[in-house]
Amino acid sequence: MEWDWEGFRHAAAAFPKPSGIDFSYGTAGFRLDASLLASTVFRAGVLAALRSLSMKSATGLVITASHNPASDNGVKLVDPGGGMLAMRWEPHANAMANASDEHALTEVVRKIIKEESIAFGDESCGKVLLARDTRPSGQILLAAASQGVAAVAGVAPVDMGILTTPQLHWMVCALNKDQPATEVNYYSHLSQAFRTLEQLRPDKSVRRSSLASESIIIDGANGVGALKLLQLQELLENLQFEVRNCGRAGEGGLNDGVGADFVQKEKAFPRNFDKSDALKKCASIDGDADRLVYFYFISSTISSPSTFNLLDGDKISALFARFIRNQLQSLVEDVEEKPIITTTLVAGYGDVRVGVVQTAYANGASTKYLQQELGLEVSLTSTGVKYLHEKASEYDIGIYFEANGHGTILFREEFLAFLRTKHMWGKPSIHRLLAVSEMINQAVGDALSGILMVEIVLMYLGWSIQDWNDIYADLPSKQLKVKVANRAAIRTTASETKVVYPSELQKAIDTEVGKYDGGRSFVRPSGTEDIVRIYAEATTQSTADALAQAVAFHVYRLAGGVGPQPS
Ligand code: G16
Repeated sequence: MEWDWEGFRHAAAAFPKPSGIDFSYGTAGFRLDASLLASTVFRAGVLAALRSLSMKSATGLVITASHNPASDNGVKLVDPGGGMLAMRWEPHANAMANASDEHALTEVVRKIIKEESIAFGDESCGKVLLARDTRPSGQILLAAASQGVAAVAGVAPVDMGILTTPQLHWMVCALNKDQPATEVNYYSHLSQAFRTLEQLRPDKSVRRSSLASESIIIDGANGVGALKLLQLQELLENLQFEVRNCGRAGEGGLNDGVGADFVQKEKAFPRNFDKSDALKKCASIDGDADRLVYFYFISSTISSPSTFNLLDGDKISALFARFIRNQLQSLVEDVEEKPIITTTLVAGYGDVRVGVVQTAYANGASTKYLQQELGLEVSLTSTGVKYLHEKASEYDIGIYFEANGHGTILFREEFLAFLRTKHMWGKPSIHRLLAVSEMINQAVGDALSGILMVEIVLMYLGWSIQDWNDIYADLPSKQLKVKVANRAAIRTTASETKVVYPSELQKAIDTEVGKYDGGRSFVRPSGTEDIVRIYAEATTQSTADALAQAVAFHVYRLAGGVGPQPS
């Protein structure tokens, strides 16, 4: 098949790059004000098509800006395995996005084709699945991405419509395994595995905590996930969702005082929740449904003040890790009577390595719980699912979560193959682990499958949300953000726990941390917003707040802060 370079240049010329903008592939793709993105998504479409040809498999592209305001948009690219675009290709994405015009773009594309040894021929046929969230700018941007895909010889764009980001990841993975890449198949997969796990519950008469309940109120962030939760609900008999903030008239805007990012950062009710929801089990997902947090409220009494209780990604991870550990423990007890600490010797397989992956945002109490209570190995990576996912895939069972609620459980294919061959053992824990691997999205963090997993584990344990919250007490922490002129001016090292540039900033942080008992703080430039994020932890809430404020002041002073100065 001949590449029609003239046609390519013509297609690219319809999407001129805005001048004066340096596009940068961030934590999860490109993200910016939607009005500036047409050239970038066209080019991302070209890149997804090249990646498809290079891997001889389908790839994916989602138009979304996730937790950002509705006026922003962005593009996330999906690799054939269902994970995020291989990091090795990110420089290609930057070079394409920043090519000055269609001629420069053509040269960049020719270079990528050569470097990646991409062959074109009659037999070459790539495929890119495209989807978008509910943002108003989504339709036009998806059309631009689709034209980018079609501009590459031998590659077909397939518009999958409005989906959550994890659904599209799941579908790319399914398609490349010759399974139906449809929404119907996604729901039936998740709900069937949930039913299997319900049936495999060890003791259906397990004493339930008086406050344990199968009903749950979910804040849908006024985004795509809310619509999809309602579809999933139809297939679940024993789990009731009440979904609020579905984007209906009068419910407010996307991510506007709602959604997992808001709830986690503010530790406050999203819109349309209030004190009348005291003691109810509540959850919040983000704008493209790849993050999940839980929360509940306790009203004040004569002897105690009211509390807003957040169960973030760390607590979800701890709950999942406990469940996985228990299943392995029973497998070992059944088979060999060996204890589990980091690795578990299972007859016929050898050491099963279980690990939990976190980032520097993980609350210190969660790390302690995982290591000391559960005896599990914990690894630290930089922020970004792409890093956590890669690390987690080194384990036989890798559990990864960011504190912001983005995460999943990965099962190594060889370990699953081993479990499948042991079906005849008749051990329920084998069937449970297999069902979990079907239910929890293996491609990326997925709020919908995360909810099912949380609910099934609570059901097994007979726990209320309070019982779950009590597994450990979070150390008081505070997150702030500071707007800076150029976020690239801050550089970090050691999984983002130390600033290397400007060096005076790290010295100032160290000095502030030294003033507070149990203090810990770090700063890092966001890869999704034009800000620097500040995290602080200390033994009391007031000292954590004070430490965060002090560090924010130094960021503003030493890293080019703009706008109002932190006090
Ligand atoms: C994306 C990434 C997450 C990351 C988050 C915030 O999430 O997938 O891994 O934690 O951005 O990144 P940053 O702190 O660099 O702004 P989402 O849900 O916004 O796509």
